Amino acid sequence: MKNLLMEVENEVAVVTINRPKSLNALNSETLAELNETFKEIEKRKDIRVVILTGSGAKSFVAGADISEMVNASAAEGRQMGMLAFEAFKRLEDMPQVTIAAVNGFALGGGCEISMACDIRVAADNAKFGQPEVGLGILPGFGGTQRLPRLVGKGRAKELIFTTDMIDAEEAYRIGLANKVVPNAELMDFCKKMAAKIMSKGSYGITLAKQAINVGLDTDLASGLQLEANLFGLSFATNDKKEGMTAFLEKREAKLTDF
Ligand code: DAK
Repeated sequence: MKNLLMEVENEVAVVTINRPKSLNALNSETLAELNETFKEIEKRKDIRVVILTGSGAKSFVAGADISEMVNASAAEGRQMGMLAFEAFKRLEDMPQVTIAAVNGFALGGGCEISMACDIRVAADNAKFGQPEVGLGILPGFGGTQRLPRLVGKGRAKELIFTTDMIDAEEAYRIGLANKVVPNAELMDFCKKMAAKIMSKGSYGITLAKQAINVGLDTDLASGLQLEANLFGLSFATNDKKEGMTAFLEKREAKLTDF
């Protein structure tokens, strides 16, 4: 891959968007590479958590690549949008847990790709924002949909209409960032969080992720029905037998399903 790096260690994949000269801006080639990488990861049983980050100390992702978009036709713009839609949806729905390690600017498409992850950990130098309307467009990689679901309609509208950049503490305060940590400790913190998540089993987490993602896009009764069905499915797993038996035997459970 030309614009991405991937390292897998202890069942954790660290995917790094690697275009530091343009602050890791997303061009079509990078979007296609992300899509291919997520397609591979979703099939791999040896990866249980994905950490997505940007190369360098200054930026996570500074948005879609403006130099590529400036002369793009409507048809090319749509093609780019569809590519991002596919890649981000795949990221959002993959069976693995996904953590965005936000190491600096997360603007436009950068904020949007972080929101397609399950959890956002912000370095203390992180800055979030949706500057698109200032460029004569609107957030098009999911910002108008995922941001209000995370922070509420009023705050999402304020961020999108004013294009204000907010720091990590403010992102934490409004629920956009799950945690804020010193920049130097960001990756270590994310890996520890990954290890903690993995120690709690995988299949139950994958089912819970599905119940949350699908449930939030439907009405409450359908979401509760889905939850009941997935709950029933969890009873068919070895992890359920082992988890409950271990509790009764007062020992640590060894959960292995994925
Ligand atoms: N695209 C291309 N290059 C970028 C870039 C970007 N988004 N952001 C930064 N760069 C480049 C700069 O041009 C500069 O390149 P050189 O001049 O060195 O060649 C280099 O990265 C370093 O940037 P700066 O010199 O500007 O660094 P500063 O520290 O002064 O400022 C900054 C950092 C992040 C505040 C600033 O670079 C900035 O404002 N960048 C643009 C941020 C932005 O507006 N991002 C949103 C992009 S719009 C679509 C759906 C969605 C989208 C697109 C299409 N469809 C459905 C089709 C999404 C759109 C967006 O994300």
